[in-house]
Amino acid sequence: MASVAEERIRSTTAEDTLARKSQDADVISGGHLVGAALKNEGVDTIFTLCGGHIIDTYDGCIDNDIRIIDVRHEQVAAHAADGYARQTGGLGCLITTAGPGFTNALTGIATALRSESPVLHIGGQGALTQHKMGSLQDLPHVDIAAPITKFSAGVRSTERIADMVAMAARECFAGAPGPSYLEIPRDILDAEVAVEKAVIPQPGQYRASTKSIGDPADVEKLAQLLVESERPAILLGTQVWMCRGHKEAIALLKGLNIPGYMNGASRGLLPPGDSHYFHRTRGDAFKQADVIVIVGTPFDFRMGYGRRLRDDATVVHIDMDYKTVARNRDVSLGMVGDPGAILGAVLDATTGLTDNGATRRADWLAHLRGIEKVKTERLMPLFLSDAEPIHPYRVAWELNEFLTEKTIYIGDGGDVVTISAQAVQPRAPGNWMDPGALGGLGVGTGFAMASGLAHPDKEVLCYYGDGSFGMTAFDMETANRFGAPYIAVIGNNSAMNQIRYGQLAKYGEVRGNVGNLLGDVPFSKFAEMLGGYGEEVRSPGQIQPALQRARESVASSGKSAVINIWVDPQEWAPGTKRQTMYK
Ligand SMILES: Cc1ncc(C[n+]2csc(CCOP(=O)(O)OP(=O)(O)O)c2C)c(N)n1
Ligand SMILES: [Mg+2]
Repeated sequence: MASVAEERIRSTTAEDTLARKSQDADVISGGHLVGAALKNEGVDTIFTLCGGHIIDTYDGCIDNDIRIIDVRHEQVAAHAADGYARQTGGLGCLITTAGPGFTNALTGIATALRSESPVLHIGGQGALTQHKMGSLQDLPHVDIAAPITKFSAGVRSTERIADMVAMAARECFAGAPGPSYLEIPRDILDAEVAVEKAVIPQPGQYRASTKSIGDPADVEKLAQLLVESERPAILLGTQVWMCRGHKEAIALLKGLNIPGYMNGASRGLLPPGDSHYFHRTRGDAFKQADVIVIVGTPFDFRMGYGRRLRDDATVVHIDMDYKTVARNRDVSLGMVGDPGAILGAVLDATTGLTDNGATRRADWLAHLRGIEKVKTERLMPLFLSDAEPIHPYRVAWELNEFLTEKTIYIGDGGDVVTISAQAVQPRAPGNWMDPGALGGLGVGTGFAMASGLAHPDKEVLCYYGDGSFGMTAFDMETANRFGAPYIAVIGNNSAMNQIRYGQLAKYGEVRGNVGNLLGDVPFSKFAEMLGGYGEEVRSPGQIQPALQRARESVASSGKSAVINIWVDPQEWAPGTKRQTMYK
């Protein structure tokens, strides 16, 4: 019997459409040029929401064995394409229709920009023959996308479609990765052209390696700095994971005996408990180290714009993008290239030395390890709090206990997620996903479905705030429909609580509680509505058993589960209380 998906494919090749489609092998359609070019880019999945302007791309994807994941809101398509790029290390792709389909996706594109994720957004447009005539859903997409993409352009002829897809995709990987936008007008996409006239760049023949080590003299310089250093520290940022440079990074930490700190997508490169994994002493290391190497993360607000590093430390900044190096803070040495390639070359430059300083640094690592212990002990009473309503720190602790090496952890929320970062320590590379520097709520559902689709063998857990869950939750149905169910945990305080804190502090009770309170929603019913398991949790002892029941149910039913945990709305993360994100 034909599956629902097969029936759907059949219905799209109904006779009238077939009659219009040329059967001539010397002729190719715009939609097939899109499909062929995406396939050449290694794209095996697109995220989309249909519209009359883009249907020909589906025909091309079907014939190129590209999976079509159709979502319920284009924002989710963009977050999912971003998530798929992060999880696969390749290009993420979404296809949206003109006008509102495009504008709905913009938050996801902006997220990919600030997170440096390679995402190709292909969008529809009215026919070129109706240019500026007021066609349905017409907007100046290319102009709107320009400031938040690395490349934004329109295709003007069918013959150039594949060429421009390849061009836009290549731009996603130029320097630090990021998003590109490509608009294809309806008549350009709908047309068929002679295959011999179509420009189709051939795989393997239109790309250069991105594995540059920059100036070899600087590699030597950094090797020498590290070998001579008494108290070095290395921060491995998002780019290290995005360029899959983790093996080289870890080898350097181990080879030279240097404490490693991880942030963004690089959280999880080393598991907790590893001798070179450090978590709670980043600030101490930055204040005490003699050499600090910042790899693949900008000096933005998350780094206090570089001000949190000791003034007289030797600071080295490595980035894939020339303009990011030393922006906001002077450095002793700047290096541009592929983080993995650079760190690998630095380690190579130290091999053969009789003394690379590793043993000398044992005391430094022991010193930091001691502070880590004290800091963890200080947090334990909060992590193990028996308070009711449940303390959000307790939820974070239980989530961390629940993680396995195969669990991808996604954070999508305000304060509850900020708190979780103190307890949750992913066990393997790629197991941490957050919205990145744009800080957008609503990323979770797209990230979760993308993670499940990219890694069917892994478990996916998304921890949401109740405000965030409400933004994109309906696409949990999409995740279920395409066999990528996940565990949704909600830290429910019936508020946009992170914002509420600052407002209460500034305006007091009356005006502080305006514009940030939400209703009490029993979200477990949402999972049940979609055929999955749901549970409401009000006491701390029930968190772990509920999580286990969710795990079992997702594995056996193939449907997402929701554990709705009611947390104390009067508790906040220290960072929220200090309002560090605005400083
Ligand atoms: C799309 C978007 N809108 C608004 C904000 C501003 N904002 C930051 S945290 C927050 C509250 C989030 O509430 P919730 O998800 O319930 O988490 P909580 O802070 O309550 O734990 C808001 C509205 C944002 N970051 N992103
Ligand atoms: Mg909330």
